[in-house]
Amino acid sequence: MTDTAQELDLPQVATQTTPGEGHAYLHERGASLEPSHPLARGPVASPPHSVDAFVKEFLRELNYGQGVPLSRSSLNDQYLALARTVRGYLTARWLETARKRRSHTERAVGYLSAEYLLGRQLDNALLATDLTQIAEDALHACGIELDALRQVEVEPGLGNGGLGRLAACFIDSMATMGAPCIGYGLRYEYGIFKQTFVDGRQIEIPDNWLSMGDPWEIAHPEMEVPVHFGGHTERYVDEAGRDRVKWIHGWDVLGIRYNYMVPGYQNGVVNTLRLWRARATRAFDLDIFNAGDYAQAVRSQTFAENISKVLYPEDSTPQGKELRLQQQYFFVACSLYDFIKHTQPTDFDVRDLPERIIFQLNDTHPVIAIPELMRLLVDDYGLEWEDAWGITRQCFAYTCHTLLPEALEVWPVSLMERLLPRHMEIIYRINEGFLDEVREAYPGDELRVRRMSIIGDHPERSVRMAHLATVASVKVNGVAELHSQLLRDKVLNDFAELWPDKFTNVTNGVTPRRFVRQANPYLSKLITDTIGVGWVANLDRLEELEVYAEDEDFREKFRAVKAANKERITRVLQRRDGIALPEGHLLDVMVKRLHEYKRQSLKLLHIVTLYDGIISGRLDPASVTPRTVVFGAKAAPGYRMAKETIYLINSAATVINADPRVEGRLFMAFPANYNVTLAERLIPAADLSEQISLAGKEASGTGNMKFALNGALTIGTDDGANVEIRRLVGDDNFFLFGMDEPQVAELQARGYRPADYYETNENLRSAINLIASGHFTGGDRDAAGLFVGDLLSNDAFLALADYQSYMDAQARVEAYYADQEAWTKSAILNVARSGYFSSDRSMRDYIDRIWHVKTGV
Ligand code: 26W
Repeated sequence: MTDTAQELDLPQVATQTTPGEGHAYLHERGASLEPSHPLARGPVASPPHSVDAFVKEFLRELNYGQGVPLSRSSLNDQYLALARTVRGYLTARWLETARKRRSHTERAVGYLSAEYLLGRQLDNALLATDLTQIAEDALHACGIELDALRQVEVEPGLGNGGLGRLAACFIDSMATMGAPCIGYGLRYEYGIFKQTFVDGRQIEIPDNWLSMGDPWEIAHPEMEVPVHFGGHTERYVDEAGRDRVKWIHGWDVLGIRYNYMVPGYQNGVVNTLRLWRARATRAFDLDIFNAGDYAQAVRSQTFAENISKVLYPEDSTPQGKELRLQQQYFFVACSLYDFIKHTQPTDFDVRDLPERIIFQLNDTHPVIAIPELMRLLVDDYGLEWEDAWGITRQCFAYTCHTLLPEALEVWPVSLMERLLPRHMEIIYRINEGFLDEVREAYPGDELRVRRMSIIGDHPERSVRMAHLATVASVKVNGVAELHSQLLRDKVLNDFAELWPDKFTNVTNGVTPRRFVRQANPYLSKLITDTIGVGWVANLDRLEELEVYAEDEDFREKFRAVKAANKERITRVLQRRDGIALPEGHLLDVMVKRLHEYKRQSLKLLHIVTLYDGIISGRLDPASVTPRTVVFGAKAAPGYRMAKETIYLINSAATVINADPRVEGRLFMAFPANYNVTLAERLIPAADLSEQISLAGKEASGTGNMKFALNGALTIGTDDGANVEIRRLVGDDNFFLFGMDEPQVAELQARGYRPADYYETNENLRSAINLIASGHFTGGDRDAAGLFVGDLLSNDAFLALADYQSYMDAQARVEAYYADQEAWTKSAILNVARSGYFSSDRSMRDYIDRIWHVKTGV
């Protein structure tokens, strides 16, 4: 049959019926998509939650959206149609949320973040709309398995790690609490690179995540925001006789708006995430085109569009790259403009800005928003400097996510002057006023003035973005108690002395929707069967599980959940990586970015020590607890030591897994390309969570929280949020080891000599010698040279100093694991006592102590 109408699945236009039952596919939606429609003004009439209605919508999307009949559709067609169907169910709520927000003048949060590590969207949207079962049944009626479509989705990896994933958890929580929030960021065309291994070494592949189309985004190419760069400034006197400054731009780009819906958990609220894509202006290419150079016009188009091309894969050492500063300015300029011009009424008075918005700065990446707001207020809106500064100082709050000195962003003054000349002038003027304040508070203390200055002199004149953020913000927060204390006492000590009330802590959290309810359906069912369903949006209720730690029957069910999750990850790793996990092992998991401070090296030394003990006959394999260690980690492409560590872990895995002397009691797995999707499968299966950073270096960690909430026990140092996890779950249910932060500081002050530990610790020496001998690297001693050489001569993160303590803690793990009843009790108590680590609680803290916005809207 050639008539296309005959190919459609909708009965009113086609004679062909769909597989499954005979549904009446009527063409009506429960809610108008037009916000002016009367339906949209009252309570939203949701589309009927029925399998029939869902089938109808799905087939409509497939037929008219994808332009294919079911019988000819690919999995990708089906996934896209499903995603659009679910999105359709969110749209009326989204428009309604926006309408309500427009109708009042309550203050909102503008979350400014260069990264959002969202993970897959489909399951989350199904859960939020409570459509999972309906979708499953509807697809089934069409002869499709929901699970098969789930696997088609490519996760948007628009972040590096903790900071980006935190932003995604926060916007989820704000929607669930009904907090007015708009997330602003960048729509990178390429997200975090895809990792593969070739001969054990990391290879980076571009993440072309948009290649199959993204059904979750809504583009608005017609709503262009102009962004300017370069040029110079000119002084002039305006009609009122006032001295003003004009920025004569060098070149422009346009910001194109992409909206994403952020659904609250079954509460009818849908917030917005707005990401920006760069596009060339027409004038930009016309000039060149008129000059007769078509090829150059195309090149310059590419130049402009490069701004949102790729996420920088560095997660701790900022590369002072010009394009990165362009990205930062581009997205905050778009966001401020958008907020003022597009979300506020046309008669809006910018003096009211502090009543309408608080911009949260997710680390220093968006800090250029501060001089940008000053520029808008002074140059564009004509406010006096002091008035503008008074407004600006109420509109920002700053979260710091690091303690590594090298991770604190600075931008060379020379670069700023070239790219953003007006902003550089504004920063100088902010600094002048600020340093006057410092001098007034500390007369004669020029050393302090120099330390606190927003402009630093070494090694070149640069803008210290953390200082600028601190000066302009209402509040400055760290992300765990210890981190906030170290910020106050060390990194930003001078500022904390000047403004003690400015500093606060908000301990990080994770969304229980994604990381428990979705990721761990078996545990979720057990919890819901035991204490009811309310815990998903009120995680404190997990404490009701505490008594069940003593209940033998519950413990057995809890173990069955863990076992089922282990079976599931076994299937996933088999399919995804061709890895065959052994059965019945303790599952020991270390997943996070590869960085020396996180000490994957220490984990490797532990495994190599066990292996070395076995092959040298010092350790009876039968006495070793059967253990599988799973690593997941990406290294920044330019970070040599991190890449060497990956290579060594892979090399050790190959040798150890194949050595019959181990008698199958040790197994190592390093699935490539650890991402949110893999985390959701791996974390629920883990018995042991590795959180072994050098004390004082990990700001918080959020993986640590996800593991505890899923019933893994932590082996960890007194660092980041581990401190709070241990305090809450109790010492008996946490394996603490290593130096604490003051001990680290003391050892470093005394002078740390890693060789001392090597010389005095026989097992350590033997393990390092085995690595150095080339045993794992095919006899190639050089291949391990960088790693071993650095450990023995430098070891900046004191792995050797904590080695013995770590080995002892691992021995305690083995002994405890042998008593499955005791272990299960501890695991249950970890779940029951970790409700505090919900990002809903983090949001509550931000709202009460920093933002002061209303919820429930
Ligand atoms: C390239 C410059 C740069 C510097 C620092 C990029 C990104 C960063 C981030 C601050 C790194 C980061 O992701 N920090 C992590 O933030 C998490 C959320 O607060 C914490 O849980 C982690 O401890 C912290 O390392």
